[in-house]
Parts: sequence; C-alpha cells; structure tokens
Amino acid sequence: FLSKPNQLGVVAVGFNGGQCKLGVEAAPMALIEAGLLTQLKDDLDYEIHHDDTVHFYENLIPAEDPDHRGMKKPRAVSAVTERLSQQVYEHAREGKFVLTLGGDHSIAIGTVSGTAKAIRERLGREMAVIWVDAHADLNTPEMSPSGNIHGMPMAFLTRLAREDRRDIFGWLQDEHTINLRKLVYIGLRDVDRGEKQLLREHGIKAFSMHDVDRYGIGKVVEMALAHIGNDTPIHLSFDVDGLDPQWAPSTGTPVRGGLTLREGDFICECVHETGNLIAMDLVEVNPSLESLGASETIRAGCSLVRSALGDTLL
Ligand code: HAR
Ligand code: MN
Ligand code: MN
Ligand code: MN
Repeated sequence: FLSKPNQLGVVAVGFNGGQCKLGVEAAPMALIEAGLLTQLKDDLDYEIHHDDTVHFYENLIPAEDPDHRGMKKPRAVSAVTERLSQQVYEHAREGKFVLTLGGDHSIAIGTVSGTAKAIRERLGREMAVIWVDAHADLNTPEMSPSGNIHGMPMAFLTRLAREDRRDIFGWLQDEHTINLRKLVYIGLRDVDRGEKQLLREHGIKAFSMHDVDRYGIGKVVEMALAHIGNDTPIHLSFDVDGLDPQWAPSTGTPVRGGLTLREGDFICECVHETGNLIAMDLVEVNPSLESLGASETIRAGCSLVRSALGDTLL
C-alpha cells in the first residue's frame, strides 16, 4: 500500500495537552537525540523526510480554553490534532510511511484521521488500526473519569463520540474516521467500566493481557491480524504504557502486568511482516517521570519503532 516503501515521513509532536502531566512534550527530542532517526536511515535504509522541527504548536493553543462536556483543554487538543492531521495526510497521500513521535495519545486523533483520509483517497479503502495500550482510550466525554482527552481518541475516531462545534473536533469528517470492525486492541489491562460496555456492545476486537497470558503473544498477534484480513492497510498506534513498567517506567499512567519489551517488539515485527503497515505512532513516553527509568523507556521506544520499520534479529 506504500507507493514509496523506503520513504519515511516523520512528524515530531511535542504536545502534552491531552493529559495533565508535564514532560511528555520532551519525548520526540529525547528519541531523536537517542539516535532513532539516524538508525532508521543508516541501518534500515530509509530516506527520511523530516522538517527537523519538534512541533509544539504554540500559536494554536488558546489562552482561554474552558472545559466542554467535561473535556479538559478541548480547543487546544482540537486545534493541534487538526493541524497534525493535515501534516500526516500530506506525507501519507504521497505513499510514504508516516512515523509520528508524541506527545500524549490525544495526538492519535490527528494521526489516524490523517492516514485514514489519505488511504481512502489513494486506495479507496478503509484502513485498520492496531492499538497497543494498557488502556482502551475509548471514553466518550461523558463517560470519562478524568476529562483527559488522551483517554478519548478512539471514541472520536470511530464516531462513538461526536461534537458539532468546529473548534472542538467538529472538523472531523467521515473521511477521517475508523470502522469499529477494523480496530484491534492488544495489551489492555486498565479499561474503564463504560469502555468495557462499549467493547462488548459493539463487538470490538480486543486482546487483553489475560489473552496474552492464555494464548501467548504469537497466537494473539496471529488472531489480531486474521481479524484485520491480509489485504488491509494498517496504522499501528503504540502507547508505550502497553509495555510493563519494568521496561517503560517513564510514562504518565503506568499499569503493572504489561507486555515485555520482547512481546512489544514481536507485535511490531509481525505487523511489519504483513507488508501492510502504512503508519506508526509512538506516544506517552515521558522522560521527566521516573527519571531513573527515562533512558530505559526511550531505548524501549526506539526498539519498538525499529521493529515496526523492519529491523530483524537475523
Ligand atoms: N481511562 C482513563 C481515562 O480516561 C485513563 C486513560 C489514560 N491513560 C493513557 N491512555 N495513557 O492510554 O482517563
Ligand atoms: Mn493510550
Ligand atoms: Mn495508555
Ligand atoms: Mn483506571
């Protein structure tokens, strides 16, 4: 599905407004300083298209941004993700792979909407999303226990949540959205009550850590890919808190009992092997939290991205 398979569009998104902890905005620079893009270029032979900028979108953040339907900083998240959606779309419509380095997971409203639109236009198809995360990020504003929009992106992207105000996600059009049948979760272990109800009600494919324990990661990935089908473009949105805090302690909402780094890399390797992967997000790395584990978390993040982009063990 990539017309330029060795061309890599990179967007560095230093945005933290989808949650309340500072530090996640520093992740793109930390990942790049750790050598991630150099590795992709030198070791994996990608031609990198990057504006050499970490985008903080300062000019898009309004001074006044009162809560709306319980959402915190709704105008800021909406404006940033609308702009990001356009950036990602511009890479994806040319047939490049799009790598987005976050930032908190609210930025997926921008990344997934951008690739979904480009894939509809270029190929006339609906893409699938593999969401690796401890959390389902499927809360509607009314269901959300926190009001943090990083817990809601999948609700807006699937239209389980809608909002007509243009300045608060009203810019999302049908072309930006994801079919609930084309969404697959892996790694879930902290899912809110309302989210569980939505998963059941809509029959959304979800593999929890219980499933990983029961079947093993090999079978889980096989089932996830079988659900998507072997002729569907895939966007991989990887929240680093899908990994166990042992491997990724520096993240805003760590949850014990997660994936090992090897299991995370394995997911990425298998998705790469399909040949259908068109984009990846790496989000929720927060180098300022758990400072002893920051470099470990950054290294884990680099490893996941390399795996998704075709690094092989042999
Ligand atoms: N479900 C909770 C909420 O909506 C916590 C989710 C936020 N944590 C994340 N998202 N990192 O994956 O607030
Ligand atoms: Mn998430
Ligand atoms: Mn999470
Ligand atoms: Mn919880």
